[in-house]
Amino acid sequence: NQALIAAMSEVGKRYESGDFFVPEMLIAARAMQAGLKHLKPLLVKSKIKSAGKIAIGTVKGDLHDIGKNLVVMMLEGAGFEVIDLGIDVSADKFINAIQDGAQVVGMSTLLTTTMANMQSTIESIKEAGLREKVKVIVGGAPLNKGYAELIGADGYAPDASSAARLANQLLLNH
Ligand code: B1M
Repeated sequence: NQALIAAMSEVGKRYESGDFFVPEMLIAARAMQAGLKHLKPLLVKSKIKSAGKIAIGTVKGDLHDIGKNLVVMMLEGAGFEVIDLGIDVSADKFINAIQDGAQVVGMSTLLTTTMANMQSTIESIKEAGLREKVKVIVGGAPLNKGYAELIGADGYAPDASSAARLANQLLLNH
């Protein structure tokens, strides 16, 4: 939080002010991914007792995956079986994962332009008759609790460790 994520915030600020461009953001992303490789075994080791299957992805139109990958690590650390659907994930892929037994769906987005794709994915899950079978959690920098409620998600988590706690809570109350 204090080193890698703080550095990423700085990269974002510099991009906004026009001092950095997409190549610099990409370099920063590669450095962050390299750092996360070292952290993964430590995060996964902090395993707490839990069970459940969760499918997670970055929504359609969005290619950012660093935050989503951190959430995956924390979920694995919490003992979840995680189906990582990757980036630019269509509603159909989320639906297939629910049909394959995912009890929780996690959606991530970093772009304000793709936030609405979370709502349309939830609508598609409803149309497929699967909404009652699954808990939906959402997260990502432009989101908040109010937006999660507005689009009909079951919960919002501001960071990776609270995402794992939230998934646990939702399954316990299921
Ligand atoms: Co882009 N980008 N980017 N980018 N990028 C942002 C998001 C932006 C805020 C930069 C800026 O303008 N300041 C801006 C979005 C503005 C907006 O939407 N209003 C932006 C833009 C504009 C773009 C492009 C459109 C740029 C362009 O091409 N002109 C383009 C979009 C491409 C696309 O997706 N279609 C683009 C591309 C890229 C790169 C490919 C270069 C690269 C991504 C590489 C990658 O992910 N593999 C990149 C990066 C690195 C960033 C910034 C600098 C950093 C993002 C990041 O990784 N943060 C970002 C600026 C910023 O955030 N300061 C920016 C660290 C990460 C750990 O945090 O993802 O928030 P975060 O995840 C957190 C929480 O949000 C939460 O937990 C995580 C850990 O605590 N969380 C969840 C996340 N998902 C969750 C899910 C949950 C629960 C919690 O439950 C399921």
